[in-house]
Amino acid sequence: MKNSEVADILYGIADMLEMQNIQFKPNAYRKAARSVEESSHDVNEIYQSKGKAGLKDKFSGVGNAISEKIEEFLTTGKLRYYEELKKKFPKHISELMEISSLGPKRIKLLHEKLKISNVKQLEAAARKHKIAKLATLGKKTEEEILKGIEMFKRGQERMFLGHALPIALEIENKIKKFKDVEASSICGSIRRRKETIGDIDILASSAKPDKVMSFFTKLPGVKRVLAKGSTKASVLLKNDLQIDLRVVESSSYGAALQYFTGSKEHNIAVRELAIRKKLKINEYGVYKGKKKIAGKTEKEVYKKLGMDYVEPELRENRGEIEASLKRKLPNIVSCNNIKGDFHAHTKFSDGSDSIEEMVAAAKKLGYEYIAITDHSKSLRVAHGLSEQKMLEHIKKIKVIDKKTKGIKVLAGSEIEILPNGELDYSDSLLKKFDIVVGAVHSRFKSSKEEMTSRILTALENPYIDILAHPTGRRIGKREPYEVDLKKVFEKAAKNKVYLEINSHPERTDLNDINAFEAKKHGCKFVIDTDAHSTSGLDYINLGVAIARRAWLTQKDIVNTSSAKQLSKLFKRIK
Ligand code: DGT
Ligand code: CA
Ligand code: CA
Repeated sequence: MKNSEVADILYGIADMLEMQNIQFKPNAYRKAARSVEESSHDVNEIYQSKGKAGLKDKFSGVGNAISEKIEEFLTTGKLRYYEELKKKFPKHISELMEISSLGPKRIKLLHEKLKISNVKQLEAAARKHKIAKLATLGKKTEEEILKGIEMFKRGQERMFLGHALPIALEIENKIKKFKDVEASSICGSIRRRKETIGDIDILASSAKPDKVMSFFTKLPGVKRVLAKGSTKASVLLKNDLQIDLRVVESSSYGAALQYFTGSKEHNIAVRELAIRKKLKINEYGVYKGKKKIAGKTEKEVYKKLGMDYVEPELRENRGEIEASLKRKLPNIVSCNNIKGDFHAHTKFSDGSDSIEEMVAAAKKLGYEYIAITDHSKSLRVAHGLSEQKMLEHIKKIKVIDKKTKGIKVLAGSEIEILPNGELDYSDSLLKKFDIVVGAVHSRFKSSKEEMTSRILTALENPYIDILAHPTGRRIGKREPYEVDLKKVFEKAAKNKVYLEINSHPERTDLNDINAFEAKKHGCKFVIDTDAHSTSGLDYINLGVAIARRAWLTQKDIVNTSSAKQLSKLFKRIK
């Protein structure tokens, strides 16, 4: 049993309780769900070694009642309480929770008034304008619901990179270790680290492709074999993710890797270049007349076309071919350039681990510094800290910083940018932080003018250092808010406020296109994880992937600097 399975059940209970108009309990279940979901402690291991007491100790929000339920679920694989609740609702009603702008209360209303119990019925009712006619919902809500359905459908077709990447790596690793495989690699959109992916593409080279085919189609986790030929096969995994495998001879491995990495647009432009040079390129090699002049490695494929090697993240036909021909490709940032993280939460607000645990995890990653940035007072859903509590929290962080060798612990906060653009704490408190991260978490539906002026006001605040997740989107759940990004970029560059590339798999915000634009305006960036647990710090690779796709170099990213350099980069760090 995984943490995510336990969390899903607790979230499910919360939703169903809320649909019954039960107060307080839903939030208690959600808090527990979140701490189990985001904790780096394995819920099973904790229970095996320390029982219910261990669960209560390690997962904030888990008390007597919930620890008993987790115990029952872990030991029997079932939870009677959950099963009983489920009987009260139609089978597919929980998928409605995935639609943005719908919560348990609205779902209950739609079910009672219009007998809606799944997304299909919801869409039909919205298209017939039945929802607009409900007094408490209206036309605007109906439009939002239709938008939410579109996003939901898109989300079903494509998966977050953050969720697909570990699965792809695990499978590719198994293929690589198979005795008849000489070399293998992930290709397609995952190798290019696109933010969402359609399927997993894997390439292998082998002299015995048939052996590789049977090994692949029989891998554990395969639900169905969609196609199986002598050198290519497609399978569906239990989670409905598709994997395509191609097997080639080693003399063509580089050319095939280049071809199957894409993007299609990049490949088309490369092929046109080849034609201009009187060459031919396909997945087997580069040819001059009948003679094959390259194919074994990607590097030689590009070289024969007169190009420098192009990193996969740049292969989107956004100018990389011209830059490569002119020897002007950027030296893009990489994970081992990152020396710290400026955005992390602890259990003092809505995280699940202690300051000490977060610091130890950052140290293990080889970091020179980490900022602890719990939420500010107005964000009550995330247990934002009052001024008094925050003052004590800062003291605690400073004590830990003094005690801990080998890593600098910075006292910060992720502070609400209020609707009027002010920050959520008084100046006398703001000046005590090493780092102030400003963030918008409310009134997402403001007009473009309102949101722009709100953020620009915040960027004028002398205490703000970093603008967190600048567009506010959650992939598949919430569109970015309306804001004039050009004005935000100009102001951020002028006032030296760093823009965050938030690495959380559902956020990845700024995205690659926006970060690329922002650099043109002279902005500098930080790549943060927004970790809510020690394991959340590992998502840094997703933020680095965005930066790479945005052509950013080490110089553009503030947290590639050493701890010693920070005093030059931040106003209040000594
Ligand atoms: P996805 O799966 O939608 O996230 O995107 P990709 O880029 O992984 O696309 P996919 O899986 O359809 O194909 C994998 C790669 O194979 C693609 O990136 C480039 C190459 N490829 C596929 N179809 C074509 C094509 O019609 N022309 C060219 N030049 N390349 C193609
Ligand atoms: Ca693909
Ligand atoms: Ca594919």
